[in-house]
Amino acid sequence: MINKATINGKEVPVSSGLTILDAAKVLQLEIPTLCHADHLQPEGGCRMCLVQCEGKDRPVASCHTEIEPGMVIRTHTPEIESLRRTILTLYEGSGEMTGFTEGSVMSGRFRDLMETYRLWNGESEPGEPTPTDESHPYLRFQADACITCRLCLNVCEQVQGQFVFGIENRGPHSRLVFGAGDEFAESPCVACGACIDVCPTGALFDVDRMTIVEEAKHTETVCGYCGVGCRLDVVSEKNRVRRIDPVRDAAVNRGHLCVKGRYAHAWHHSEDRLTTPLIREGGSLREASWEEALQYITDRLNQIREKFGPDSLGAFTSSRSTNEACYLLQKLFRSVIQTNNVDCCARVCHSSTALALQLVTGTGAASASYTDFEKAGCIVVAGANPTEAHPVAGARIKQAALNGVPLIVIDPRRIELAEYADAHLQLLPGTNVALFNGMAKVLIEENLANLEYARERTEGLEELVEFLERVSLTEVSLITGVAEDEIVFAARLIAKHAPALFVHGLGLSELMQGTASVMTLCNLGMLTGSIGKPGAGMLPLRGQNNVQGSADMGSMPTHFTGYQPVDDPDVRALFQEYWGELPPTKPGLTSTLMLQEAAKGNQIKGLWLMGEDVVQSDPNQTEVVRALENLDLIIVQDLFISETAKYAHVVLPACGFLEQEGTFTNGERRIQHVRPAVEAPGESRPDWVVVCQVAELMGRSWNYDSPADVMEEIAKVAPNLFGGVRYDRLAPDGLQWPCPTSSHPGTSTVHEERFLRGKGKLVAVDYEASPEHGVEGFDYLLVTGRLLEHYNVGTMTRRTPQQDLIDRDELEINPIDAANEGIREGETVSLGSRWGEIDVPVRLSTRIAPGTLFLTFHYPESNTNRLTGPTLDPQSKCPQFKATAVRISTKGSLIHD
Ligand SMILES: Nc1nc2c(c(=O)[nH]1)N[C@H]1C(S)=C(S)[C@@H](COP(=O)(O)OP(=O)(O)OC[C@H]3O[C@@H](n4cnc5c(=O)[nH]c(N)nc54)[C@H](O)[C@@H]3O)O[C@H]1N2
Ligand SMILES: Nc1nc2c(c(=O)[nH]1)N[C@H]1C(S)=C(S)[C@@H](COP(=O)(O)OP(=O)(O)OC[C@H]3O[C@@H](n4cnc5c(=O)[nH]c(N)nc54)[C@H](O)[C@@H]3O)O[C@H]1N2
Ligand SMILES: [Mo]
Repeated sequence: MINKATINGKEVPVSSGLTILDAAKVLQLEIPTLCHADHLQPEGGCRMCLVQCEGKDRPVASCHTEIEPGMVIRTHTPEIESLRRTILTLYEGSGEMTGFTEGSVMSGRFRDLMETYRLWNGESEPGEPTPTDESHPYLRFQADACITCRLCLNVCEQVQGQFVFGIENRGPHSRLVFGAGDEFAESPCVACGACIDVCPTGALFDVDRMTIVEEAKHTETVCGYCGVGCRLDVVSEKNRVRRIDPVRDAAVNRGHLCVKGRYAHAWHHSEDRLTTPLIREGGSLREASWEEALQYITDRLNQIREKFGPDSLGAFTSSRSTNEACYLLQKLFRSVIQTNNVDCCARVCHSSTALALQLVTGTGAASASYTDFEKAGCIVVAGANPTEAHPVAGARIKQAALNGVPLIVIDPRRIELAEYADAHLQLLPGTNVALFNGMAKVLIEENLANLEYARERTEGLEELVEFLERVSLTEVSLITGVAEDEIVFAARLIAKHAPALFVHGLGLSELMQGTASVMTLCNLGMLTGSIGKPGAGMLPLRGQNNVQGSADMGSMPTHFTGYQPVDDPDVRALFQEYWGELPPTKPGLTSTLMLQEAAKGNQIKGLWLMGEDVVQSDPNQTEVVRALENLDLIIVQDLFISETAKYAHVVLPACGFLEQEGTFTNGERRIQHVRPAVEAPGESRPDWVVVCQVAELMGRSWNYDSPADVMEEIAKVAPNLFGGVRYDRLAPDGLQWPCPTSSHPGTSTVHEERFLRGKGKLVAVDYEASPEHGVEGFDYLLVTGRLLEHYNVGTMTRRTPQQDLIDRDELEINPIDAANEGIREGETVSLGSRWGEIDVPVRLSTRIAPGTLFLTFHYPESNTNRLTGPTLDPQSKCPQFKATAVRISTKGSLIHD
């Protein structure tokens, strides 16, 4: 009896921290609640969950009373039930609530309880409901259904960390308000939709919940936007997505979503979706049958191969598409066409990150997982803007900071997380290496480094220490623009709270010193003994839904599937067994070099571009266009006529993530099952199927029946990473590689005992200014990147109501610079680099320091990448998107002045 209590006469085991409400759930007893949600801290305000506890004078709130051994509890006594009825009646008459009037949206738990307690007969009464707030593209609020239970407030604070809501007045006059304003649209709301999920009365709802779905089909799948990989429950009807809910117990998103994952789905039925293959004829694209298009592709590939050799062809696999599609396209090019010219958008994204991690740890992927956000003793966010680019992860980092975990932000912009940080090192773009070396120097000089770890688990310590002796903090401060004492403060803070979690992004990767940036950040990781420990390590926030996967699959000119070098004899023997035919040992060209070659009219004559819009997304657009114009064959697989498709010889209608089966691998190496919720329009075909059909026409019988079949082969050719990965093992939350055997549970922390390469590698690399630094006549450094509402080239998000939230790219400029240049908010200016020129509207913002500018690349009209230049990281060949020398002209076109 000692460790047990009884509820309604039934025994229940008692454990510490368990509330009476939790214990009742164990017994499958339902205690009514209004202000409670399992994933939030108990509010204890609604009093509906009161229960009687023997020996206590008054009823207790079950949601926050811990159950104790020996307690005798009753949940539905007549007194309690009568109390509940009174409470419900009071709510119905409180605040702005007008009860069940005609037009009231009252729904959900409150309405059910009113019915259960016979307080409502199901008929509405005459009366005028208050007008609904329709200011926001997605969210709605009807005040007369609100009982001010505070659930929206709590979820907004405790999950999203956004603090949108407030409650004005007390008692019966209380009402919900939206931050400073009275409307959703004026509030700081980021439309994550979490409040909609918890509202017990339907006072808060969204446009996707306004139509009743009669024949709801539920499909569990994975979001196809960013690399967080949130699990979705897609509700569809008549081949239309009606609503997307988060999967409540998903390991990755734990019931949360962001605005794009939840609401940006209308692209799938956009009127301008591609529906048939198109072939270029006489300067324009005409409709064609699949048969004709596939034959055309096969013939042209064969002809070019014969005339110019296999290395005149190349393929970019799509990091938006599935692992299976990526695997098959690189296999087609390697084994059938016989070239290693295969790459993916990881090249223009996290290629530096992957290479650096490969070099210093032995694998080009995160060492940590998202669960480490909650375990971390200290978080460093360097060159990443997670609350916009990885919002579900960003919200978790924000929660950690709100809960007191030390946070350091290293970014030229004052990103949202900087507001919550203990230190914001606002460095000049492109100067990470200097800063990280400076911080490493402080760790060594002040004896703050974990030398035991460094000596035991890493190599290169002596050389690094020697090199750091020559680094001068004064010089570092001059180069980076960060004050010496801030550098010292940050290094001490990390050391004090180590091991630390290093979250990093494109602000490290997309630079001439991209690989060096990540390697020198890893120095900090190793000097503080952080890599290979729970709650710590390296956690690059990978970009696209499947950019991790497309690289894993071998979309790299140097490596086969599973990061196995193309020239390793053992690796080749293994692939020979499964493929039968192998490419030469010579590595291929990266995507950036393939385009540069094509622009020069050299080597490359034909490209297969699976879902990558190089015209809008690759650097130095003028050169990219020249490259495409030089090519004899461009095959584009896409959902829309992208900017690149406009130059294609053949365009194939593809299926998007809501429409095809396969797997995506998220940024924590988690391989998850993607399932079609709706059918793609017209004759669109899944990417993997098309590749197989071309292979067939080229005389190979691949005979895969399904993506699961393809995964079986992937497991065999890369056994160390994927040997144990099979579709029937992927439910519910996938598997994190390495997963070498069929009984292996997957790996959440890598390098725990030892680094995959044996010892971790400390590197001594000096800072080097890029060709974009200190260019005469170009006084500003332009940073390019993204914002919450749109996704990369915007083909999808621009075709959704996201467009009502943001409808153009704007140049962020500091008000001091704007005043000096005589620029007003909203004005259009001419922005010129040495590579090109664009016109762009201006937004004044103190988020960016004087001397730096920020611009997104989500709209084709802006042509942002006309400005970015040819500078690549010499090791990874990643472009320098993050620092371009520019000048501003308010007097019209720069090119003509
Ligand atoms: N909403 C939205 N989400 C996305 C995407 C999107 O387009 N929209 N795209 C997805 C993709 S493909 C990717 S790769 C990820 C990218 O995700 P992030 O890496 O977070 O994205 P960015 O905004 O490009 O760059 C991050 C930060 O780097 C900073 N930065 C620039 N230069 C430097 C520097 O020299 N040093 C340091 N330390 N920081 C610097 C920028 O100011 C910026 O705040 O997001 C993914 N998620
Ligand atoms: N200036 C500047 N430029 C940048 C960056 C930057 O920070 N600054 N960031 C770079 C980065 S990190 C990246 S990742 C790239 C992204 O650049 P892209 O890869 O070109 O952009 P996305 O919008 O992700 O999608 C590419 C295309 O895939 C299509 N698509 C979507 N789903 C599917 C599918 O399932 N199958 C097929 N076949 N097609 C599909 C879309 O319609 C779109 O046309 O941009 C890079 N460009
Ligand atoms: Mo990316």
